[in-house]
Amino acid sequence: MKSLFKIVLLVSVMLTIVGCPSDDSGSTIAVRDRQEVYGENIDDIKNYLKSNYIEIDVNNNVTVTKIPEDGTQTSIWDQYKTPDFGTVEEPEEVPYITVKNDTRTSLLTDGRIADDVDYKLYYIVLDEGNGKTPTSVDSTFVAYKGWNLENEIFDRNSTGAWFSYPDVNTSISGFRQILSKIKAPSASSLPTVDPDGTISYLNYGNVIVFIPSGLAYFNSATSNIDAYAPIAFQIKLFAIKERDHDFDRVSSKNEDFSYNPITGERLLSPDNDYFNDDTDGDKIPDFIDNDDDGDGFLTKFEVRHSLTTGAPPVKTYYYYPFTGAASDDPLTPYDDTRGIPREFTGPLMPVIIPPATTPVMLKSSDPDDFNNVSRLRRHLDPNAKPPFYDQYQ
Ligand SMILES: [Ca+2]
Ligand SMILES: [Ca+2]
Ligand SMILES: [Ca+2]
Ligand SMILES: [Ca+2]
Repeated sequence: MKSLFKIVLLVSVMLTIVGCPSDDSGSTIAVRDRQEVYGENIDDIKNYLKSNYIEIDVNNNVTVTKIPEDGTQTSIWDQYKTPDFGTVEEPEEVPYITVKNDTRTSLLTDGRIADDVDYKLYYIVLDEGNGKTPTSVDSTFVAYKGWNLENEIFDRNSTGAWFSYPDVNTSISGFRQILSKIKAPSASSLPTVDPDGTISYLNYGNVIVFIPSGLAYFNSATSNIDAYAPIAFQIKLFAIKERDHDFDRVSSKNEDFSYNPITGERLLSPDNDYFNDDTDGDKIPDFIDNDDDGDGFLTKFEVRHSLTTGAPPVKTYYYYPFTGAASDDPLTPYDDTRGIPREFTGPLMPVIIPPATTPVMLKSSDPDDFNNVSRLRRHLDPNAKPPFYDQYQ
């Protein structure tokens, strides 16, 4: 739904596929069939894993080297293969996840790149990390090293860099999606700073991933990456930051729902797909839509309440948390157990809304409106429009 109040955020931004600095100098060649390229790439990756070995230094940095002829080193495949990932044909495999390409040509709900391939991403978790696993839209602070299957390094950052999705500085699909297997340091695992200023991170997730070109640079070639060539990255996840992309005071993580595949009914659990949530059907996903229900009132004005205190009276606005706290904090002047309410269901009450001098009848609130777990929060309900009785007491 269109509305004068709606500011369309980030729409029709063509995402540059930026992996890391220095990747945008590549040339592009004719586009090949993605399934066919993947078939070649996954064979190359398996051969690579079976003919190279890994060394890990005291700083948890890996070096991969080709096993020389007559070499006795254990291949990556033999070192990390496990029956947990075996199949009938291959009883033991190096761990992997199977993912779709989540690269986008636009940020609209239908902007996913045309690519049906089920990609296998082989990975090795060196350290899991002890904090939170990032969602796909969290910003991540990572150190990394990228190399091709000739073991030539094409990019590295040892001190850490921020990546945000889905912004211009977005990492490649395979890089981003493997972060689901590791965790950032917990809040209590603070980094240490040496006298020379070197920062050391503790308890971070540390992973190696082997990426088919379809989830990397595909037909773009750069100095050390051939077109259609698979690559590898080691990634250390030092920190994550949750975001509110559309500044509507609802965290992006709370704008992700899943759906009943048969009825289409919205379910409360997230599915980590932020592009299938579009309450008003305008193709702008909720997490970058500042008027989710398209009712002409910005979400940020629908998820707040006010208190009027003092003489002369002063009105102060507060924002409801998405879900209320377990118990009320006596230091705040409002009830912290209240989350964003649904449309109020209590009895009609007369309310005078200045500058009018005659009352209008508005539904009053019922305690259940604020904490019923299955409630449709009012910023997602176009029938629940301001004014709300709770703002005018
Ligand atoms: Ca938001
Ligand atoms: Ca979703
Ligand atoms: Ca929308
Ligand atoms: Ca709205």
